[in-house]
Amino acid sequence: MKLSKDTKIDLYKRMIRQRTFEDETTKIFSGGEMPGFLHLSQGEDAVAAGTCAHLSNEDAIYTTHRGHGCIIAKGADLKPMMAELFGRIDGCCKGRAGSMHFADVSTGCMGSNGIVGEGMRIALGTAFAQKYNKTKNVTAVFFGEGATGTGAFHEAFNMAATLKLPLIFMCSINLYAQMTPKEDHIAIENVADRAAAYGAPGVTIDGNDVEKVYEEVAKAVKHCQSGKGPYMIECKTYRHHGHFEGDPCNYRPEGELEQWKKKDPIVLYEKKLKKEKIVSDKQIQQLRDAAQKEVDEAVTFARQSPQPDVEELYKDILA
Ligand SMILES: Cc1ncc(C[n+]2csc(CCOP(=O)(O)OP(=O)(O)O)c2C)c(N)n1
Ligand SMILES: [Mg+2]
Repeated sequence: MKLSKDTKIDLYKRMIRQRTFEDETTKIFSGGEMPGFLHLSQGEDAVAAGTCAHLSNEDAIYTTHRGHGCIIAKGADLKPMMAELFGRIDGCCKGRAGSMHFADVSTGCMGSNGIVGEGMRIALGTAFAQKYNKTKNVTAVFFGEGATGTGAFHEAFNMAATLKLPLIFMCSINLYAQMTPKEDHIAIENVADRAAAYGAPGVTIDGNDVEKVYEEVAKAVKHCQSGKGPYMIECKTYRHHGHFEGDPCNYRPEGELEQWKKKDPIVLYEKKLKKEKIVSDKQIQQLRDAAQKEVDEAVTFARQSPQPDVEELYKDILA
């Protein structure tokens, strides 16, 4: 697949926007200004970028407790996202959701979910509606390898395959489920092999290669749009931070992080784009600066937003 210069720059921007947002979030959180619990996805940036670059606001995504990157790559406004992390009234969920339950329906970000695997069952409903309403839209659901051991994964996959729903299963293999290494809870090398049990395609790719992700998701979207049912993509990648912010990470073998940092998807892509003369060092710096400016403005917005009133607790309750 030959990608245009615009597509390549778009992929880079989607990654750098995620990374800058999360790097800033790390600093603010460690300074004690941000409440709650944070799971960050630095290192896994290419998975979200390569997927969301194919999706419009009418296509849906569902993500996990580690979902900031997906939502940013999908195009959500950073100001209400940052305000949400601060627990403020101008947050995308009025400060009620926090990091693990972000949603931004206007851009098709239907929800993050702190319950491992559950996004898949809800995504199934959206994919059903897309098919029932005869749209050409698709749903992508992001999850980690830990979630492939849940009943939700198998139930959602079986139903999506049986009803031929336009559901893309995007699995980020970051080598751990909390602190448990993959080989201690998964008996096979490639979890995408499980898709065969449901008669669906399942492919394993380098999740740090954003163009590879983009190319594979193009096939998945086409497959879904032609009514053939779900498609699973397993992306081998790594999280640079701990399971949560503050995790001492003493379960990681020595040198593992350093090895993976050499394969940082952003660093690799900067090198590639420069080699192909798509961008210069100066342009890279400009793109990084633009992302930083957007994030800084989001932080200012969040800090200025008021705390929600207590009465807010009783609004938007449907049952
Ligand atoms: C149903 C359920 N069981 C257990 C947990 C506790 N828990 C939170 S994250 C996590 C591991 C998830 O691993 P993975 O799916 O690989 O995602 P990652 O954190 O690596 O992105 C677990 C077990 C939970 N949140 N929900
Ligand atoms: Mg994992």
